[in-house]
Amino acid sequence: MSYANTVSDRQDQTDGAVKERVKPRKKEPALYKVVLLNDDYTTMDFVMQVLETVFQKSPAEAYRIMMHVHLNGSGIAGVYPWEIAETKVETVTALAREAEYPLRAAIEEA
Ligand code: TYC
Repeated sequence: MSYANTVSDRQDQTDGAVKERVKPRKKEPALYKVVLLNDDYTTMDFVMQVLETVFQKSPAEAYRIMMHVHLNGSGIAGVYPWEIAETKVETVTALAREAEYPLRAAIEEA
């Protein structure tokens, strides 16, 4: 086999060009829901403060989500890639511990 042939074999018969996808598309990262859990002790104001500061919700949206959690037991605070979701849960946990509230957040597959 000639040298030229060996090279073209390695390049997968594309005349030396690097193959590209016909439709270039970056794979989206998998998304995860950060869910807030209800409890009997955390104040409604504190939960709204967390939703506004950690999850960038407007006061109206924070109130809506907080009431949903209060009435239904849990509710989605936001949807994020894995590492960001993890950090949000850690931040909620740290703020709650500091304020001595039992508020908890969990991650669910979106
Ligand atoms: N149930 C709490 C109360 O009545 C309010 C609350 C809402 C707590 C949402 C946690 O994730 C929560 N004070």
